[in-house]
Amino acid sequence: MKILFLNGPNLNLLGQREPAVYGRTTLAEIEARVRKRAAEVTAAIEFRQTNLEGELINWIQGAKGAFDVIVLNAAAYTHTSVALRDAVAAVGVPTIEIHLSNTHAREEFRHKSLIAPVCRGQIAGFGAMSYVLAVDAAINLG
Ligand code: CA2
Repeated sequence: MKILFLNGPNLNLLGQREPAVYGRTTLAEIEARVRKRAAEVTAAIEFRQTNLEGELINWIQGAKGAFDVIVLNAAAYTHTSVALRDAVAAVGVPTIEIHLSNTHAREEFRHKSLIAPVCRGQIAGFGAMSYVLAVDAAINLG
């Protein structure tokens, strides 16, 4: 089982800014927790972050044949990007949408995900644990 974790814009700032919303855990620390859980369940992990929408799309397209599952925190692009939604729909690799925060408990513009309808499911609101839970969700996808 090979799982591709993709992280969108500004998630590289985790742990450095807005700790009240996103906590003090850095993306590198989250990656370490994901790798620990993946080792326990013998899954292989690739973990990437970019601030560029087109790079996310290229990575999604490149996942075909290379990864079994995509775990996607598209960050703000979740709420805006038809291009990202089209890429997820087109690639045909099962995709799990994740968020650190409970987007439904925040501003109204975060309530709508353009990506959710083309994903297998969504995990949101558990902080770094959203990522760890996604490993278990991925290995149990049929
Ligand atoms: O809760 C999540 O995981 C989000 O995807 C995070 C995005 C936000 O736009 C989504 O609505 C929900 C924001 C990521 C930016 O992260 C920052 C971290 C530290 C400082 C500033 C931004």
